This record gives sequence, structure tokens and C-alpha cells, in this order.
Amino acid sequence: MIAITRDVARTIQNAELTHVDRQRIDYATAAAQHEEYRRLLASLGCEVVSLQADDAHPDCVFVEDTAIVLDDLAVITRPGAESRRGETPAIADALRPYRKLVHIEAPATIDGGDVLVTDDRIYVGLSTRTNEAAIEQLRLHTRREVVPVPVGGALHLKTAVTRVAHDTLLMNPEWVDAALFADWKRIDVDPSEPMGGNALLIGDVVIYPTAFPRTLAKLQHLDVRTIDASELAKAEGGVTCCVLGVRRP
Ligand code: CIR
Repeated sequence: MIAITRDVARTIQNAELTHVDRQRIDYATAAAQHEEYRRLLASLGCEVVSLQADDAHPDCVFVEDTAIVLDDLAVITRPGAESRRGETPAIADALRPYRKLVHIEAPATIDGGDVLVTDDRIYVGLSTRTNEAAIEQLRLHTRREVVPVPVGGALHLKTAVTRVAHDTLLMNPEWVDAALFADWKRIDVDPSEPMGGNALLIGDVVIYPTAFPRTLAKLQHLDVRTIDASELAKAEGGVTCCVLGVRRP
């Protein structure tokens, strides 16, 4: 898999925040943790692409939000936060060698963090960032079933639910209706760790933050590699949001 990543902007302190209080974010620590994350991706066999940051876009490290990469095409998003819309041209340039590109157009808005792609479905969070118009546009670009999922309390769908195995989801059922995922096996986050639902599955390996030990204990039957993602968590980012995975054709 090709893993498209982008450096941390030196302006990361000015990241958009929705559900977390602003704290000081140390650029050097964030960049070092991000390098460690890239090394982990490379050790798992990913071909890591590292794009330069754009300091005019404090959130540019969170590349997941800028595109939805499918097997035959990539959908360039129109991010819900206006401050993030200028992040997409660099990502379109990076994806162009690998996929035909299509674009979400106004008035639709969608962040890739709201999009959970599975073999036959695409679940799309209806959040403060993603609207119904985007779901309608996405339907025009895929044969997969597109399932809208109202998200309450979390920034994105994938803050609340991610895949940890081919048939298993990790979920905070406080933030999404678990009934919409009834045909999956499910592991719930520990209630004391509401932000613990964001894991990144690479092949059969689960990348998971060290910050949620109680939920981690529920994943011990899986091949889990933990990382310290605490500095970018202060910018409301999790482990999925720093990568765009592109499967080789
Ligand atoms: C934002 O609010 O857009 C960024 N500060 C965090 C984005 C995190 N993205 C993601 O989880 N996919």
C-alpha cells in the first residue's frame, strides 16, 4: 500500500478544535511522534509518501480528511471547515498518478474522517463537517451502498467507529447508533475512554494510541502496535487521520 502523509505544519497550534479545549501543542514533539508513525507504517510494508507541510493550513497533517480513496478513483473532498479547503490541491496532485480524480462540489461538504469504507458499503457520518449533499454526490461515484450515520458528540464518524479486523469494529456506542452496524462483530471502547474508538487497520495489524489502556486491553487477541499520538490528539487528530492509503491497482 502507498501511504500518503504530510508533514506537521509549524502552525499546528492554530488547528481547528470542536470538542476539545485548546492546549499548547509542541511542534517538535508532534513532528517527532509523526515521524515515528511514518516509521511504523514503513515497517508494516507501506511505501510512505511524505508531502511538505503548508503553514497556511495548520491542519494539513490530517490528510485523511481531504480525499476518499477507492479502488478505481479518488474523491477529493470539500472539507467542512473553511480553513481546511485549501489543503486539497496538494493532495489531488499526490493522488493523480494513482487514481482518476473526482471532486465534491459546493454546497456539499465532507471530511474523509467521516467516511468508513468497507468491502461492500461506505458508511458516511453526518457530522458538523459532512452534509447530506455530500452523500448524494458520493453515491454518484460508487456502486457500493452508501449508509448515512448520524454522529453526535464526536468530530467525525471515525472518532467513534473504526475497523480493527475484517469483520470487527471498535466503537463508542454513545456517539453512533450501533444498530446501523448490526452485521459486524463489535468491541466497545471502555466508557472511561470515549476517544478510544479510532484505530488504524493496516493488513491485519491494528495501530492504536497508547492513551487508551483499558480499551487496548480489549484488543489483545489482535496484532496491535501502539504509538504515542498524544501531541496531535491535542489538535483533535487520531491515528487514522494522518494517512491516505492507496492500494496498488
Ligand atoms: C480538524 O478539526 O479538522 C482537525 N483539527 C482535526 C482533524 C482530525 N481528522 C480526522 O480525525 N480525520
